[in-house]
Amino acid sequence: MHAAAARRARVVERASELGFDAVGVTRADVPLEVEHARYRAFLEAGFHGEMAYLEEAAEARRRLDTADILEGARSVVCVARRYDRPAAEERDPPLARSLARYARGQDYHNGLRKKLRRLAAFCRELAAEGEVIRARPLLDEEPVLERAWAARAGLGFVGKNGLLIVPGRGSYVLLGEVVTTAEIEPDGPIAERCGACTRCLDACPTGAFPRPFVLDARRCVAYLTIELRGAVPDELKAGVGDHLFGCDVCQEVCPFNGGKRPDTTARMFEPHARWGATSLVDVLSADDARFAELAAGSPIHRATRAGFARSAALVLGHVGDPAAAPALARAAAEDPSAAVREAAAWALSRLSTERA
Ligand code: B12
Ligand code: SF4
Ligand code: SF4
Repeated sequence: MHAAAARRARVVERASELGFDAVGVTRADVPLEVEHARYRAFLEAGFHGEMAYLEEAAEARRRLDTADILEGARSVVCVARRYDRPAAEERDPPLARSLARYARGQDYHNGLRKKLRRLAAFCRELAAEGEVIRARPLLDEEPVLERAWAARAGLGFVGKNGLLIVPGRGSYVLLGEVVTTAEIEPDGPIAERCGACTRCLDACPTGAFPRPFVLDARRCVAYLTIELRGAVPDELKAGVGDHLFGCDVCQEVCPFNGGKRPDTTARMFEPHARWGATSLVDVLSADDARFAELAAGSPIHRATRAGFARSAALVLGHVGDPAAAPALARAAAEDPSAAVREAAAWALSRLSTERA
């Protein structure tokens, strides 16, 4: 077997030993021209909203072999880790079910980073005598077009909802990469398989897809509940629905996430016990110290105290429980964040409209 092919076989074996559900390899030194042009169009349209870090990283996102990432990089090993728990999700406490599936348990960055480091170490060990291989693990904080690299590595295809779909596994996967100077035999991309289906585009509660494959992130509930720091625009408030943090609607309706699939074995995706003992009113009323407890070891810290409380107010307005009125009135009058006060006032007005 050719050395590069032998390396590929060993890397694939090691990645599956480490618990990754899919692995593919592509070349790092061939830039993603088409995808970068799409990325630029996304920025030019302003679809990134307040996510300034996407703008800052625009140039670096073009390539993986820049000095910023890893000089002399030849290969990218792309991996995916499933996080859905099809048989168990129904039993999650109600508050956990208002969090996106990836965010109910521990912060995935910690667990995946460890595994990616071990995969990078393994790549370095592939060096022949006298050869030095460098390898760097990457997770989504890095300025890399992860879905595009994964698609080129044949890990799956990008669906009309913009997500990478791994045939036989679905789209509830998190992506990571190891970029390395090692020459590893690349895989090829696979064809897109959405066909005539438009379920994700039709089901999106805020109409966030201007066209298939393209997301106006400013309208996406994940953006509104995780990234946006100010007030949620009035025309999108109702669309937040019962989503406290993130949204899975465009994945829930996707046929590639249907069928019988085993639960993931990773404990890190099981909901924190705290969600069984927390109500929406608790979230709305949490001060900084209480929020720090709720967010410890969870991806929800990214929303910030004010963002999480703002979403709780919108969800309470959607649910329409009159018992929440006193807490909403307090938040509307006293919360230090203008975005929370505004969302609480909106929720109160919804409650009174419903009562009328
Ligand atoms: C910023 C960001 C967001 C933003 C913007 C999302 C977006 N669609 O751009 C917000 C906050 C809204 C978000 C939401 C979510 N995110 Co996010 N996010 C990112 C991040 C950090 C950067 C993405 C980015 O650069 N976007 C800009 C766009 C232009 O780039 P792109 O998505 O790669 O663009 C592709 C499409 O536009 C597509 N495209 C455009 N036109 C066309 C035309 C055709 C014909 C085709 C085929 C493709 C195509 O091609 C581009 C390249 O592949 C990545 C991690 C990373 N470093 O890549 C995670 C990442 C994309 N997110 C992820 C997840 C899990 C989510 C959520 C599911 C979380 C949740 N449950 O709430 C939602 C899903 C929303 C959705 N439908 O996309 C995962 C996706 C895993 C997967 N299976 O694909 C990633 C990869 C993180 C990770 N490491 O696993 N996210
Ligand atoms: S995550 Fe929700 S809001 Fe965002 S595009 Fe998908 S369905 Fe729409
Ligand atoms: S719901 Fe349909 S159109 Fe959307 S990603 Fe899944 S298969 Fe593709």
